[in-house]
Amino acid sequence: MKAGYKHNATQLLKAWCSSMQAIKHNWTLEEIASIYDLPLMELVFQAATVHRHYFDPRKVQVSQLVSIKTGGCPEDCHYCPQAARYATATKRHGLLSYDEVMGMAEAAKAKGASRLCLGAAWREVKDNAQFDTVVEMVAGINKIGLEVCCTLGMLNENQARRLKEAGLYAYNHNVDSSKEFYKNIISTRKYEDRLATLANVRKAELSVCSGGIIGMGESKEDRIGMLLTLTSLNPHPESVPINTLVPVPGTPLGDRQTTSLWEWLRMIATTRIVLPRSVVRLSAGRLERSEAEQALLFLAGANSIFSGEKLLTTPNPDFASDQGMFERLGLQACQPFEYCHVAAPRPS
Ligand code: SAM
Ligand code: DTB
Ligand code: SF4
Repeated sequence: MKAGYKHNATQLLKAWCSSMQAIKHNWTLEEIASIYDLPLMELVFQAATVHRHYFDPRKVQVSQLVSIKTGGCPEDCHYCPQAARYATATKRHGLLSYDEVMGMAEAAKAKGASRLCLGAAWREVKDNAQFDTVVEMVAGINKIGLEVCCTLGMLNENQARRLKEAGLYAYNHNVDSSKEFYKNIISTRKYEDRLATLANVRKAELSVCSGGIIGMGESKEDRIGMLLTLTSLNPHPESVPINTLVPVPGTPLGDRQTTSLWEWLRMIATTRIVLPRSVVRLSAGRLERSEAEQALLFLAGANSIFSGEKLLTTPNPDFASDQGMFERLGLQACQPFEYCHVAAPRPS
């Protein structure tokens, strides 16, 4: 840690928290680094304080993922078991039917999810019959009273508007890492393409879900750089998933070590402070964490999870174990469309 960081970060936070005009889009790398580098317990305390200013800290938003089209993707994302070019054990399947997905939506609702997130191993959305079916799925899921999110790859403004009109709540498209590190992980599309898709989602007045992955070999500066990109978006993404890499055999990152709890905790707490009104999601990587470890992550400001025995293709804690954890920690799952913020009015 550089001398002076602790002092600067504490002063910065004090001034900022006392004014609580805290939605900043002009963070600098140095400012975010001064927060990231705080002594860990001080960082967690500051993040918990910010969390309580913006959110009811007992509430956690629970989503379930459904992989509606698995594997065979033409992209080269080094982390992804669904890229066709890597020999992984992932079983490919084409687009699920409307009825199959509606059955999964009903089951997720019965188990207590407030949001269903439909993922497709596509590079981009194409205007074809498959997209028409996805639009119907969105309308059907919205009708049964669940929030619907899609993560279908790149899309244009018109496609985003079609999803919005069908009742889509949010669109997930991650920046994944810093602009500088991104090219080490993906060569088949550019960082700017990601940002263009996020702009199209925003233009369609959809809620934006965008975050990234840690544990891919990136530096501390890259993690901070990713947060700089996310904070520069105006408005900030409503939802920010912070995944830890799930190393899948056969992918170029398949033999990387599991990310340490302390790194995830530091990243979650920093995210909470610099994106104070955003829902911060503990995404991939929860299966390896004990309840005590997850309690620390919630304390540091995480307030959303994916629940259910599978993420898209890899294992994840099931609803029953998460429900038990919530009871033991005194947490409550948000209802669909429930607004869990406090103190600040809902932005128009
Ligand atoms: N094909 C679409 C796309 O790339 O936008 C949607 C699905 S893609 C699997 C969604 C996100 O999942 C990726 O951007 C990445 O952040 C995350 N992800 C994929 N594989 C992962 C892994 N092995 N570990 C952690 N996160 C992963
Ligand atoms: C996100 O940030 N993480 C989720 C969701 N958004 C789409 C996906 C995690 C995928 C982990 C690897 C897998 O299960 O295939
Ligand atoms: Fe394809 Fe998405 Fe996987 Fe990249 S992350 S290989 S685009 S499914």
